[in-house]
Amino acid sequence: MKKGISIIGVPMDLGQTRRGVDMGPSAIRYAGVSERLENLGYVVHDEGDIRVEIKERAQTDIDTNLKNLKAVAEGNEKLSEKIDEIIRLNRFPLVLGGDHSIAIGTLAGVAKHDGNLGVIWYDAHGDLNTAETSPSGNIHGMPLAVSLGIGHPALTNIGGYCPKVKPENIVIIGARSLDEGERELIKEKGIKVYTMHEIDRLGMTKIMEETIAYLKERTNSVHLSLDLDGLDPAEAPGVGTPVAGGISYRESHLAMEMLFDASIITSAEFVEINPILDERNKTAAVAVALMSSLFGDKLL
Ligand code: HAR
Ligand code: MN
Ligand code: MN
Ligand code: MN
Repeated sequence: MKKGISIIGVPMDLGQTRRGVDMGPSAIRYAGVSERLENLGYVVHDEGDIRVEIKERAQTDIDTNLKNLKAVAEGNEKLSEKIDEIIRLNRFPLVLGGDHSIAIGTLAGVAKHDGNLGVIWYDAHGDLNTAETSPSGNIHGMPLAVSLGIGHPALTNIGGYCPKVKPENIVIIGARSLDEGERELIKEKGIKVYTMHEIDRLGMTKIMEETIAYLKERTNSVHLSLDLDGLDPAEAPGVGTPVAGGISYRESHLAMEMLFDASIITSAEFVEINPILDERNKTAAVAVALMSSLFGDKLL
């Protein structure tokens, strides 16, 4: 892992309709992310937050059924430029969300440096919707499709190129809420998915062994996009769209430790923490504990 880590907060809540997830970056900082990583021997640069528009009410684009399209696109354009700059400085970009629509900007910045980037999508959802298949019009349900080049051009062309990732370089882990159009896209594109069923049957050790082998064979760098709603809401309650029956805290730690040991992760984001819905900042603390494991914290 690179010695220098740049932390970028993205107080974005326009990819969905509940306020509060914009406070995610503050909650994660309050939970002590910089200190934890510094204690592991890293040099941590907190780059502050990307400026994102604030709106109390969503604006639906009448032509497209996409909520807050312009503001989401603008925030992501800025984020992609910042990520690009950080990678040029040879630092590890660690992005704090914000709702999951920010993965559009993160991936636009990261994939500019690797046209064959691998992606681990740790999430209860597939985030593979388009304006046509989305039940909500919320862009946080679309970033993985957008990164494949499927979606509104104002989103798919962020960073000035398209697409960002290849379907065969993606592994989704923790899925348990997929819309019909997402299922079809998964089959059509042959995206590798480990649902909760496979995690229950095979166990997290096997899932991660397979994931690591699969990505190592195909890619040289891998982005981890971790949506806290991938975890069970009992252990990570501060999320806007909780889905019962998720990945446990211990399984998640194991996954992060195995990723550290495999040394394949070159950028990461932790998203969807909503402090208003949380219990005493528990979910932000979980996120920081997982980051710590991802960066090599060991019990002994
Ligand atoms: N699939 C639903 C939609 O597209 C719900 C998406 C929910 N949200 C997330 N993304 N947190 O992972 O509207
Ligand atoms: Mn909002
Ligand atoms: Mn998500
Ligand atoms: Mn999700």
